[in-house]
This record gives sequence, C-alpha cells and structure tokens, in this order.
Amino acid sequence: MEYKHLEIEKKWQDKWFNSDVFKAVDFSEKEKFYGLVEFPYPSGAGMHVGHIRAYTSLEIISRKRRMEGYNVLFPIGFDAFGLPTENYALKNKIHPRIVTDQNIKTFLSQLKSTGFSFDYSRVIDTTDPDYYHFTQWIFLKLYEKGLAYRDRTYVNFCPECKVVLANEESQGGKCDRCGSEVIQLEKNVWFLKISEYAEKLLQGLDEVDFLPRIKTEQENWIGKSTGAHINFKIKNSDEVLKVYTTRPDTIYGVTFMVVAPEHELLKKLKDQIVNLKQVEEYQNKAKNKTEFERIHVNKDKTGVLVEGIKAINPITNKEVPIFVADYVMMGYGTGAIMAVPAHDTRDFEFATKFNIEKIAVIAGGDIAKEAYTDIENGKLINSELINGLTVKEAKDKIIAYLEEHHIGEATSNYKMKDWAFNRQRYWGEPIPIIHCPKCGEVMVPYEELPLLLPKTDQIMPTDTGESPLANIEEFVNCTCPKCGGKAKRETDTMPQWAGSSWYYLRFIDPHNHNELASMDKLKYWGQVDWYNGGMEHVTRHLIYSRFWHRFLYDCGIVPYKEPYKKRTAQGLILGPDGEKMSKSRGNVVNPTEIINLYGADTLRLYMMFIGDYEQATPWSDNGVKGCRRFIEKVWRLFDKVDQTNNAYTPSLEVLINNTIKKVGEDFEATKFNTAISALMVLVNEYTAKESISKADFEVLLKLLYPVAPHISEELNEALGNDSLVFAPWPTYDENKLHASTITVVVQVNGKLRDKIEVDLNACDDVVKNAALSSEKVQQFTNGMTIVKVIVIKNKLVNIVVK
Ligand code: ANZ
Ligand code: ZN
Repeated sequence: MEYKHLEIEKKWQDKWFNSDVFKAVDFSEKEKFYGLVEFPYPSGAGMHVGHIRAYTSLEIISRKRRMEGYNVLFPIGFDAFGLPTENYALKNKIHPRIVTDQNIKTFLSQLKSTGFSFDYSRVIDTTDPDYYHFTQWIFLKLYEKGLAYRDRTYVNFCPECKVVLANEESQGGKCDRCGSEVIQLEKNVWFLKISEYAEKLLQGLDEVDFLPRIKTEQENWIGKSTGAHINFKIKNSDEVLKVYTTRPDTIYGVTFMVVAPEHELLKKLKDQIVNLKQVEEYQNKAKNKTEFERIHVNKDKTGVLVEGIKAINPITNKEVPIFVADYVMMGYGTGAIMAVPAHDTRDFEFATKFNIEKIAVIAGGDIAKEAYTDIENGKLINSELINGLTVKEAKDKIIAYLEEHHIGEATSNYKMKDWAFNRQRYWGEPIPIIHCPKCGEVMVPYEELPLLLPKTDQIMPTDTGESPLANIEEFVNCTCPKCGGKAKRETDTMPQWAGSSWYYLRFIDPHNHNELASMDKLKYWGQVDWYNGGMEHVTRHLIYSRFWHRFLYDCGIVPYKEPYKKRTAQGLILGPDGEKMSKSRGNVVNPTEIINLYGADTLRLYMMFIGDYEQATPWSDNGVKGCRRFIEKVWRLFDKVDQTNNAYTPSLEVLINNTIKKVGEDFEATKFNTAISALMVLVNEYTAKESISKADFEVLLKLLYPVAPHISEELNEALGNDSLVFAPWPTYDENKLHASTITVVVQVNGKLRDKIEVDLNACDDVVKNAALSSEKVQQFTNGMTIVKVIVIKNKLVNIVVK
C-alpha cells in the first residue's frame, strides 16, 4: 500500500462530515463534555498555523472523550465584526458583508481540511442578525439594570483622516493610516459598569480551575487594593478633601496633598484660589494627554501649587499645601491623595522637584536618596500614636482611630475601570437606544430586536467623529417608542468584544429564535468544561465574558455562576527565524500548503510535537518532515501485522501498557509533545520486530487517532474494524506496568539443583540458556551429554542428562 495522504484525508473527511458523528446530542443520556476553543476572527489571510496549534489541543481531548463514552460538544464559529474587515472593505470598495461571507467560507473549508471534529451544524457568526439579536438583547438588559450608561470621555481622533481611531490604530499617538498626530476628542459614549462586578469577578476565581498565570492576570486586571479613606478639612472652608490611601500608617509623613486636574475641589474653591489662571492653564494641558502619557510617558512630574487653600491633617492638625498634578488620576480612588514623599516613589520625585519637605515615618531607609517603601521590616517613627509598631499594626491602629473619630474608614479599591463600550464605525452591532427630545434615552423595545445594521454602501467614517450610521437618514430618524414623537437613533456601534462575550452560550442552542439559549439546554450542557485560547485574551475577553455571564446569572438567565470551569493557553508559533509571524516579515507559514504537501495528520502531529504546549516555539520545516517520516513509519507497520493474533505480543506488553497510561495522562495535562514521544518509542519497538499482532497495532492506532485521525482510521479500517470515532479508548493494566521477574525451579534429571530469576513470560530459549549457565546446575551437567531440556513457562526447567 502506498501512503497517499490527500486521498485518504479527503475520504475520511467526507465520511465524517457527511454523517452526524460529531454532532452534539442535546439531552443525551451520556455524560456531557463541553470543549471550547476561541472562535476565530475570519480575516482575509485565512487560517494561521497558530490556529491549528490552538485548536488541536481540545480537538485531541474531544476525540478522546467521544472514545471514552462522552456526549461531546465541540463547536466553532466566527467573531466577525471588526476593523480589519471594515478597512479592507473600504479600501477595496466591497461591502463588509460580502468580505465576511467569503472569509468564513475559506475558514470553514480550511478547518475541515485539517480534519477538526467540530459540530459544524452549530456554526455561528456574530454578524448574523439572528446572533446579534441577542447581543443587543443583553445590552438592553444591562441598560435596564443601570449597568450601561453614557458619559463624556476622550476618543483618539485623527484630524487629518477625520476619523475616530481604536487604540490599536493609534499606537504611539500617531494615526495608523496617515501618520499624523492623534488628538483627544471629547465625546459622549457608552460604558458598561463592570466595576460594579469587580468583587464578584474576583471571588469567582476561587471556583475555577484556570492556569495559575491566567488567574494572576485576572486578579491584576481587577486590581484590588485595600486601605482607607481619610478626610482632610480645608482651612477656612466647609469643604473636605477625601483621599484614598493604602498606607494610612504614614499619615504623620504627609507633607503635601495632590488633586487630579479634573478634581471638583478646584471648581468649588475657585474664588479662594489666588493663582486660578495658572491652575486652569495646567488643567487644559492635562486634558490633551492620554492616560497612558500621564502615567508612563511623562516620567518627569509636573504640577502647580494651588495658592490660597490649605488642607489640615486630621491627626496632627498641621496645615498641608495642595498641588494639582496629573500623576494623580481622577478615575481612581477619590482623585486626590495625601502625599508621603519619604515612602512613596512618585511623591518622592515630585517633592524633590518642587522642594517639598520629606518626613521619614518608617525607620530603615535613607530618604536623602530615595523613598523607603519596604513594608515588612521597618518600624514607625515620628508618629505619636503609633511609634514602634510595624506597618501592619500601625495600619490597623490608625484605621480604628480614624473610624472612632469619624475622620475616615477602611475601604478597598479596584483598578478595573468601566468598559468603554462604543465604536464610531459601521461594522458592529447597532446599540439599541433611541434619543428622544422629550423622553431622553429610550430602549428599543425587545420585540423590535434585532435592530438591523442598515444595508448601505456609505460606510466611510464621518468627519465629525460620528459613526457612518449618522449619515443614514432612514436609520437615524425614527419615532420614539414611548411618546410617538420624532426621535433619533443612537449611531455608535458596539466594540469588537461584545459578540465574543457570550458566544459559548449560543453554541448550546444556536438556532433558537426566541431566547439566547433555552434554560433546559443550558442546564443539560452546563459550564464549558475546558476552554483553551491565547494568553492575549486572558485579560479583557476573559473578564468581559465572565462579567456578562455573571450578570446573566444574577438575572436568572443562566443557571451557573462561572462560564468556564477550566482555562488553558497555548504558546505562540513563531516564524522559522524565531520572530513573531507577520506578513511584513515574510515569515508566515500557510497551513494549507503544509496540508497539501505533507497532509493534515502530519501538520497536526507537528503542531503538537513542536514543543511545550504553553511555550512560544519557532516553526521548523525539518520538524515537519520528521513528523511526516513518523507517519510513514506507522503506515509501513501494517505489512508486519499478524491479523490472526488478537493478543498483545508478550514482550511488548509492558511497553504497551505504559504507553497507554502515559499518552492518556499527558493529553489531559496538555503535554502533547511528550505523549507523542511515547508513541514514537512504541513505533520504534514495533518496527524492530519481525511481526506484531493485530492487537499491538490496534492499540497504537487508537492512541494516535486523536492527533492523526485520518491515517489511523484508514489503517484501522484495513484491519477490518469499524471507525475509531466511538471505539473505546484503550485502558491499561496496573499490574503490567513493570517488567516483573519470576523464580523458576531448575532440575537435573528430576532433582532440584537451583532456583533462578527470569523475566515474567520470558520465552523458552531465554529461560533454557539461563538454566544451563547456572554454576550450581553445571556441577551436575559438566562432562555429561544433554539429552533434552524441558521448559514449563514461568515454573520449571528440567534438564535430562546422560
Ligand atoms: C499615601 C501613601 C504613602 C501611599 C505611601 C502610598 C505609599 P494602589 O491602590 O495600590 O494602586 N493613589 C491613590 N489614589 C490615586 C490616584 N487617583 N492617582 C494616583 N495615585 C493614587 O495604591 C494606592 C496608593 O496610590 C495610595 O496610597 C495613594 O498613595 C496613591 F508610602 O497614599 B498612597
Ligand atoms: Zn419620546
């Protein structure tokens, strides 16, 4: 037989995909398994080898689960709204709908030609009105509960192209298209109040099995810190300045206060501020900086002393000067801080520049050089109430004091900000809100969903920074659902992240027109058992979808709190040069070419063998060729199979049992490379044999099948067997994992002369030689003629001499 990969792979793909074998069965009696991979963005470039690596892991697990008797849901779909398609459509004057449909078609054929066992009857597309119907529905629910609101913010705007740019289109403050300086345009846009869910999202992490580094990313994104609010009175005024601090223990070291440029105190006390003009100039300058610039770029601290007002330290009663400076953010804590230059690095830099006093209140550092920030070792000094205490003790004592005297209280803060939920572009879900001059914001009635994205060719961004929808009169003008008067529709669309925030729920019930998914099906399928994806999505996508899910749970729409039970991540595939694969570098590997040349089985095998699954690994053509040679080796083994022998070859039994154990365990631990190494060892042992049994070969095919299903099915069929899709996953025998030995009695002419140790099941010749070479035995055989040697397996050797 010749190994013709193209024919074989086509044959099996037709068989699988034209039957229902990969269809997930709702309400099946079998135990369920829901495996999820991140659905792709259908870009014009088609699939990337990175997709193959990302998907093959759970593809292996899903195929294994079917063999283990599970009812498997392993779905795929397309996250198809977004910028690249829209930009491509604009450039080539093709409607994004057409571009998207073409790209999806290409992706589907690539996925199938890789042999992925997805349930293709459940394919979803986030740009399909049947799908975004429920994306809009969830938005309305959020709005109803006060979790969607409009607020003024700044967006990146290119004054040359006159378009609002996403962050990724304006990196380094320059427009991606024309290179001009991007400015910040103030706009009224939508936000989702994810901050209200911060604590729930943090607590929820206790319930899930995510890789530790993924959990850490989530925790950091939420960014909980604990400390206190402290109220500082303003001298000669009724106003108080409330600050958030994580270090209330340092209150004796406060030498100045800082308020953010946007802080309301500056407005309220306008009349008392002596240098108001200077303060206002500073405020205006800060406005034009992005937050990124304020925190990172602007290392050199700037600020202005606010003359005419002073704060009073509530513990020491000392007067404290107030500065306005942009290193304090309005969006965090209270937008105001008590500055302790001796123990905070940012405050230290500021105080050094503005010549402000530094008072050490923790012993141990050298504050002439730098801020002393150690919180483990130092003891409090210069701090009447808390001298001699550790930082931790001092914190507790000061907080108790503040609370007792009503000048502050313990509190915590989260770094996570509300989710800016808007885009001023065409290719997104329209936000289902109507602006009525009489009634204000009005929800589009649920029964009018989906609010269709109008079919139009006018998708150019407007020069006012509004979405192209603003130019479409038939869309914008409408009647108010409340009062029936003339009204206008919201023209912002939803961000790229919207559709992917709930797609795993839709896979459970993809064709439901009445609700996002039926409760019965949600209950049957339950949580995603295992979710695999990229590390680049373990912050935003993961937190956003957990937020939507938790919200839906609170509304009684889904029956469990956390969407994903387990989350793993694959490493990147780098170009052969070790750099990130990119078109401009010219180091991109096209999976379709590899499939045509070597076969999908080889590509899949290589992607799993290439290295530690979690690590970034460079592509190597030689590596692919090596995998192809392995596949061919397996193919050639067929000629050695003794089809009449249905038992493991005894001398292979221990290795086979060990291989079954190792491959199964390694797959579950995403150690695919070492599982494949074990298969390679087995194949080498088989190759070294004169012949192997049918059972030997079958077990190899079953273990290899999840990784290289086409060749495994083909050879298994040649053995006269049924398809492997639901064949039972091999089990191993605990007792046969170790090569064990046994004691055999040696007789000479029927008299016991020695006992020897031999391998269990060792073949007769081996045992015979061992017996004859025993010294004790030789005392009775030397000089005699050996007539006959009788071997009784695992028991006895009788040597007949004359
Ligand atoms: C006094 C102090 C003394 C502070 C000290 C730190 C060290 P987390 O929550 O861990 O990031 N801060 C508070 N609000 C701020 C804002 N809106 N913009 C910039 N900085 C702000 O850190 C909270 C600490 O960051 C707070 O504790 C405050 O400075 C500062 F030795 O107060 B600290
Ligand atoms: Zn109205």
